[in-house]
Amino acid sequence: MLIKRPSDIRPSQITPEAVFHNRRQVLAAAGFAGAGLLAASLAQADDIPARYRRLPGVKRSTLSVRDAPNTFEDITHYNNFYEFGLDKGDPAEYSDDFRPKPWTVTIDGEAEVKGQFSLEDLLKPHPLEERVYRFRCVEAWSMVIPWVGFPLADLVKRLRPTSRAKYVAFETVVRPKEMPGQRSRTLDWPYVEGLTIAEATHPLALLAVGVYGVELPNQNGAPLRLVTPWKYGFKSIKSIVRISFTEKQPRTTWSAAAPDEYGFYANVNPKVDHPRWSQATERRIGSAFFSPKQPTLPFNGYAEQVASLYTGLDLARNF
Ligand SMILES: Nc1nc2c(c(=O)[nH]1)N[C@H]1C(S)=C(S)[C@@H](COP(=O)(O)O)O[C@H]1N2
Ligand SMILES: [Mo]
Repeated sequence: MLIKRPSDIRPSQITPEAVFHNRRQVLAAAGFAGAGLLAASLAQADDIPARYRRLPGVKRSTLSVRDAPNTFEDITHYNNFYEFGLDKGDPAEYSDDFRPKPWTVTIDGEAEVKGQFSLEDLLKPHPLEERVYRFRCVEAWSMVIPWVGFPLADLVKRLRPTSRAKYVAFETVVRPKEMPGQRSRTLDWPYVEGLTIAEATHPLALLAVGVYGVELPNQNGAPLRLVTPWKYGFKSIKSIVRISFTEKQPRTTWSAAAPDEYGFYANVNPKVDHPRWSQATERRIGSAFFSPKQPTLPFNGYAEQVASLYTGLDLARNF
């Protein structure tokens, strides 16, 4: 499937602070159609602690946006990961005891390839690429994050779902000893999420193992998390231990916890407000506190790539 690279980059989105902190390389790959890899330099940050292992052989994807990435500090200290607490700083503060190695992922349900796989075996065939994606939380803040990962579609293909498989379900690890937030029933653990097969095999759907060229910090969902940049952030489930192929639409944590507020699709949509706040604008984390909020774009700016997944679906009802 061919996919156009994002074409919506406005220089005004580059915040002076981000420019100063990131010294990033901006690639003007204009006119490039189709997903591909570039032998160009990756996003650079000068604030990455030395303890994070650098991932080898990462190539930059043409599906990256040209917005300036947030700093490593922002990306790793302004988090939602309720397994470690409810405040934005909790995941960074309380995830030191979490052990993402060794890691096993169970594959089950409607697929020909099933069983338990070590993370290494699961990752082995997949070249890693950097995808700089916009990230929009349902709470009306946003960031730009240089993820490292590989297309979920490539894994789905390897696992050979049966003709009955209509959805892919994901489950986060349950380890209350290492995840202090799981000692309270703030959510119904494990955190679960899901996609349609069409969404899961869309070229933009990414399984991430790193950020800024290094392994994922615990607070960002080590060692394996989903990233679906056209959907609200809560779809991007962290620390995945199970991937299941299902015939029926799987339960998802937030739509089960508050069905009036969150749906299964959760596509970014400035026209459908959250019952308690507007989704028309967003605050870019890291921008100066006096900068105006920026407009939220349909499908978070990825409409050209993903809108066709939803033809015929009423997006106001199927939110
Ligand atoms: N298991 C799990 N995954 C999760 C969450 C969570 O609480 N638990 N929070 C979600 C929400 S609401 C957001 S916005 C993103 C935040 O990802 P980040 O902290 O890496 O930016 O993770 C998502 N994935
Ligand atoms: Mo979120």
